[in-house]
Amino acid sequence: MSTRIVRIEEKILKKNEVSAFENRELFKKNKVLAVNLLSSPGAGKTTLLVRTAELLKNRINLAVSVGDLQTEADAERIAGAGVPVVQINTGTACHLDANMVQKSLSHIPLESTDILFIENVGNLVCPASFGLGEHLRVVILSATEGEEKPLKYPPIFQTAHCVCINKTDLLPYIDFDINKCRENLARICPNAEVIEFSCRTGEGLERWFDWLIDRWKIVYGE
Ligand SMILES: Nc1nc2c(ncn2[C@@H]2O[C@H](COP(=O)(O)OP(=O)(O)O)[C@@H](O)[C@H]2O)c(=O)[nH]1
Ligand SMILES: [Mg+2]
Repeated sequence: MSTRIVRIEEKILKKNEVSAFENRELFKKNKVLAVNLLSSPGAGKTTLLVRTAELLKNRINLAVSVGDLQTEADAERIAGAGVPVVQINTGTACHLDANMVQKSLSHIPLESTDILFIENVGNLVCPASFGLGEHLRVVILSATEGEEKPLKYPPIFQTAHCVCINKTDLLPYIDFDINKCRENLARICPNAEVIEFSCRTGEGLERWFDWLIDRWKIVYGE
């Protein structure tokens, strides 16, 4: 019985890899840098995208595919910031897969997009196993979640190029030990960039913008 389960999982992941490869080719062709944005629910993915769209959209062309089980709520928030956005409703699925993303791409003006953000379904487990053809994985950890999360959910942090610690405005009011969190991240994902900010006050966001634009330049040049 257990052998069969493994085989089915392998098959699903193999199919995903094919779609992820096709997405990657499409991104390359259109010079799009694709960023898979991951976190638990409520860490601040949509808020970060709204902030990023408001502050960067005049410097670089952004677009967003956003995944949620139901509702268009996040897409509406992001559209309010004036960038192209498409909502993917996954129904009962706890993660986006490459095929769902591929279907959403026909609604995105890829030829005029520099950075495509893919807001994944809020979950620190399942999305880690499904590549979407992205160039970068960014994990947001909010201060209210606790500094031990990288130790409890290593796979998602181990595949991250960047870990953002959000909600730093709340640090004076909660027990979150940011130094311990930095130590835990250094143990679990020593090569990931760690950026701390508050989407509420905007403090620290400049480093995020600079890191993002530098990554685009590294992949596609000036
Ligand atoms: N205090 C504080 N709240 C934040 C910050 N960023 C996001 N939030 C709030 O956290 C909640 C969840 O944010 P949202 O962007 O919807 O998270 P998502 O589920 O990861 O997309 C909302 O009420 C936001 O206003 C922050 O930097 N500081
Ligand atoms: Mg959201």
